[in-house]
Amino acid sequence: MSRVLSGIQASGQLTLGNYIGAIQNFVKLQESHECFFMVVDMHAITVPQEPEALREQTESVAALFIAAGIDPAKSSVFVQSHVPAHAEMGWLFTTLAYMGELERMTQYKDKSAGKDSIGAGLFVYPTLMAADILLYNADLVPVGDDQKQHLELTRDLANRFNARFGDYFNIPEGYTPKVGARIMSLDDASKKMSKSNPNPASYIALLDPPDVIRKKISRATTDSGREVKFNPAEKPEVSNLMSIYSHCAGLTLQEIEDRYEGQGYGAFKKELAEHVVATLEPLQARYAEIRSSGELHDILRQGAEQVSVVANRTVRDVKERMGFVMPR
Ligand code: ATP
Ligand code: LTN
Repeated sequence: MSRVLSGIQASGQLTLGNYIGAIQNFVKLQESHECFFMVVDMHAITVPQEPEALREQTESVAALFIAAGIDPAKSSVFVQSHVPAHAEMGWLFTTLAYMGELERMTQYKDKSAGKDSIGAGLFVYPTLMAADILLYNADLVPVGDDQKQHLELTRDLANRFNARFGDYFNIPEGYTPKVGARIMSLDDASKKMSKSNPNPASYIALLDPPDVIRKKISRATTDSGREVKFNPAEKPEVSNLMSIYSHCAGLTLQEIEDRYEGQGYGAFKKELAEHVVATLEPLQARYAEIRSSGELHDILRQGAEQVSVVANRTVRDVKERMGFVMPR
């Protein structure tokens, strides 16, 4: 059975972008693949995090995984920092990556833009991500569009290792949804919806109460005109709302266009809000149950135990191939 691995940073409240771009695919893939899903807390600290907030966000992302339908009986769910092999392998990969290729990463350029002091961790972020993926020799990595460049670097590092130390790593493939790989901000369709955007009106958080969701959608920016048509180049704002609609209502873009022909944006936005609320309500109820039941920590401990077996074996093999003296 081929392997799937992905991670989401514990860097804030998860958004509808994370759900549509990534988590919905996690849930689907677990039916046919061996899956590893982790909360990446060590990546989250590449930008400053308050310790209390980091703890809360880590637990919240893990609980949202389960609430969204990731089943710990089918998939391993764990926290990155619970498996020290990630840090160890991340270090080994910093020695294979070139400064020039890390400097070209758009996420690094975006997150460091205009800052005086840039953490070295932000710079080597992609080598830790490569370690995350290659530790499990993953075949498929479900991510949104913004992560394609990091995945390409992971493939390069795997090839570089194989060329230098002998064939060992599988070369992983990305896996992105056809519609919704890049959900845009509600206030500006030129930027991706992001949980670390300081303006909460720009995103729908998975835990936003129904009335907040309705308000955010009614105030979402729309293009001039009144036609509900999918055309990302000319109608980026409406096209973005249509992608969200398509995922939450299970309708194709064409079906949505037909439904609102001649009706304008008002009716479209109102019904969109109800579809989003209906999609998130069961998830929110399940989330509350998981947080209050105390089962989360057992799930995470078991997940870390399961994956450590695979991760530790990979680190040992890699170190042996690189020429480290192995303890005897
Ligand atoms: P941050 O703002 O802290 O960088 P983020 O909201 O971009 O966070 P990540 O933890 O970086 O979220 O991403 C988790 C997963 O969600 C990744 O696979 C990423 O590609 C996907 N994702 C994030 N934002 C979007 C979006 N707007 N549309 C589709 N997929 C997204
Ligand atoms: N960089 C990713 C999060 C991430 C990840 C991974 C995704 C860290 N490690 C391994 C897939 C596989 C992000 O910012 N979304």
